[in-house]
Amino acid sequence: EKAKWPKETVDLWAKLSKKEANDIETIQRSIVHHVTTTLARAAYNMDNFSAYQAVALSTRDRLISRWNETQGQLSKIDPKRVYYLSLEFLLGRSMDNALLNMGLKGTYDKSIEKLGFNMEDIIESEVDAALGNGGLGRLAACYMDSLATLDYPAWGYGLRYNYGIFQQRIVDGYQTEYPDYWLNFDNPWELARLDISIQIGFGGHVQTTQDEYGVTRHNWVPGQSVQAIAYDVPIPGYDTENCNNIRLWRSKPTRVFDLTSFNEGNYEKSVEDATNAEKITSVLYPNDNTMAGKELRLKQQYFWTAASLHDIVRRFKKSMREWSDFPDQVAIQLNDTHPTLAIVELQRLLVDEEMLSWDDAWEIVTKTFAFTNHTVLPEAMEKWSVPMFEYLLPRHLQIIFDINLFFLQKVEKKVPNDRGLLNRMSIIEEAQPQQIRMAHLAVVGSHKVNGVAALHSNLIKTTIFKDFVEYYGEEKFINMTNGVTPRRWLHQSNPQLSALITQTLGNDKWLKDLSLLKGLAAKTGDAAFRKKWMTIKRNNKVRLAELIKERCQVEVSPDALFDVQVKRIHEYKRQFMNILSVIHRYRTIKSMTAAQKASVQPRVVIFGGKAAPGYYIAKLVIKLINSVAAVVNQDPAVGDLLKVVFIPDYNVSVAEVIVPASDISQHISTAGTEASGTSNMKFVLNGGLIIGTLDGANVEILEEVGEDNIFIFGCMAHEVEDIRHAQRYRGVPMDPALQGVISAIEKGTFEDPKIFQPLISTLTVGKDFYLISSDFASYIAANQQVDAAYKKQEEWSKKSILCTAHMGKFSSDRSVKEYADEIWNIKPYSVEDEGHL
Ligand code: 7GP
Repeated sequence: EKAKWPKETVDLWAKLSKKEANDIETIQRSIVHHVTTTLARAAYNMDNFSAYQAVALSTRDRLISRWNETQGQLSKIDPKRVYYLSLEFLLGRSMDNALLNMGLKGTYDKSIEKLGFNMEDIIESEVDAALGNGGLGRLAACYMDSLATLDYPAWGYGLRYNYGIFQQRIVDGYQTEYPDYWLNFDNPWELARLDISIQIGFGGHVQTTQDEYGVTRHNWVPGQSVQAIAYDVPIPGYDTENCNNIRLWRSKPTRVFDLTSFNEGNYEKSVEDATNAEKITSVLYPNDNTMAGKELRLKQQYFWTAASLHDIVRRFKKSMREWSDFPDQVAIQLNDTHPTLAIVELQRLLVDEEMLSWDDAWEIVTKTFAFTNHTVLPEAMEKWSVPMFEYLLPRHLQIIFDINLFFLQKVEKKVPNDRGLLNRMSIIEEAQPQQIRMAHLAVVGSHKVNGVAALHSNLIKTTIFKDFVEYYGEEKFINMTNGVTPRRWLHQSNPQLSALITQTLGNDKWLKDLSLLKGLAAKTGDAAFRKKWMTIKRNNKVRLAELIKERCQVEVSPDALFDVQVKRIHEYKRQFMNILSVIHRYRTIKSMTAAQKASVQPRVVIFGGKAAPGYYIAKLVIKLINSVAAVVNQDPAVGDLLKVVFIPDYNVSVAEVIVPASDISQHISTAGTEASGTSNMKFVLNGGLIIGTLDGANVEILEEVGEDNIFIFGCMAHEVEDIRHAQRYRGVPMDPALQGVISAIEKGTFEDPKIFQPLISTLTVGKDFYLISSDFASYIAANQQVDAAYKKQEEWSKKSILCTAHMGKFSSDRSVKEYADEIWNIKPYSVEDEGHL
């Protein structure tokens, strides 16, 4: 249509769509404009929250301009894109990040100040976008930041839950859950695309017909349908005009379907069906590293993958290419098994709707998909019962059975007469009822499978995917060590340290090339620099002490050693072992003379993290921590030598305060259980040392920082099975220090001991699955080494600097480049700043 416009119209559009200037006055105008029009407020009735809204809307205008420019240019270039399918994007707050990434923070600071507001207060008014549980969801968010920063053409696809991860409050020491209705006050960080609506079917039946060539055709006739509506979340890169997109789907009832019900005269049923449709994207499942197996969750997975694929295929079709070009235009990364149905859905579209042959379709599918595994825990492995699956997705079930049949035929051909092997590798588990093993389906339907740290990637090759490695060969199974974005996890969360680094290195290039941090290593001999470094750490500790005061009503000294364990509460992560060692420390201090106490290193032990609402043992750990804290914190015999706090409602924005303030953090999972960990990287990046086991990415952090700058203890992954066996069958006696701690709990030192009995039972000889007992002595010893090292403050400051200096490898920029080169085969496209839309 634009071609038909007269020249004046075209010129007028060009003139009026020039990008806004970014000077103080223009920004102030845009803020005031949003106050007086969008928000319909007056200057005299403004509070911090409405100031936040106005500033957010002004920021959003700039974000959307970039988004539009980027997407417009990319549509023309039409390069190969990567689509990152993740059920979780744990973004946290957006405003500070957007302003920093767009390079507008300084100007906005000044603009706001002159309008009578304070940037920090405004930032605090934003609620977190908490559409994730933990590591997997936050990793997706870090990767989106890196993809945008490195100018890769990439889209995220996820769900727009009405309720994010629950809010945690502590009542009488116990976790209680509250709904996180984060959309209460409108969300300025999304763009509703009400024009983009896709019909998604469920249930119904499959019609089988013969076509004119005698080929059997399958046609799925769904029994119900719902609408998927797109909401786009712009993701600005740092120091680039490029702005990528996360498309989140929201479920809505379909008009067509409503009408049928109405026509049948069944008003109530139609309203009920409409409500059921809305339910699909209502809530994020609050399980981390465990599978709940609920029907609604399976509906979420299909709804999301089908809508995303439809969108991807529609975009591909616009280019009028051959289907065989699809894998040259599209790479799809599966963030764990949650989106595995996308494999089946693409096969269905190609065979049933586009009429490709099975084999041609399957070749396209397997070249398109790649799969990331994030855990080896058996309770996290997704399985869906065949009867439930058949009821919801009858055609998809047929396709899965066919994929499995053809796959097993090939296995049989390669390794004849091995029923055991076929049973182990089958996508279908022969149980009552039969189960679909989503991890097997993901491996079979992908061209690459990766773990998330070197140790983990090797482990999956010898455990859960052993048979598949033998069948496909080694090349299909690769490692992609996780990373974190230095923009959010240093520049934004630790502005003083970021400024010092930039000043020391002479420029801020390190923010896009984290390996440049190694330049800091030369500064360890500079006493003045060390002093600045440690002063910043102390300032961050003061900031955290204020948060602790406010949230826990406990005063802690910023001069004590800050010891932090923040992550989801899980038995394998062993918060239980940590609090047991705290009890040991408490008992040791209590037994000391005044003279002995004088040489104790004061410590503040800080916990935070949510437990899945149905995870009874994890919730008891929270209760124990709070019971111990209540006794220790008011014991005058201990005073400031030991404080224990549990910070409620741990989330991304709380992490941004905690991470820069830690001296030591705990990454103490039983060896072989934590796939990678990513907070370990964030802490070390901020000059915090870690105490940890040889697990996940700790192993690679050790390689980078060297053994003098990390405290490693405990058994190794390859020893775990033997230790378990010995405990079970040879009755290894319990560690005496641990025995003392347990007796103290059982004597009622911390509330009624009956409460904690189920927890203590997990340590019974032969049942201690996570090896707390066998690692306890070395854990206590490692903690003593931490105390001794911390007392030598000058030496400690050198270690702290070296930690940051050696973290270059753990930038998510490095991870994303590896994915782009080794899996996706995509190239960056830098969007030119054309200055208009
Ligand atoms: C986590 C892993 O537990 C953690 O070690 C890793 O750093 C993170 O993924 C990112 O790779 N896994 C999950 O969050 C999870 O729920 C099961 O995995 C699907």
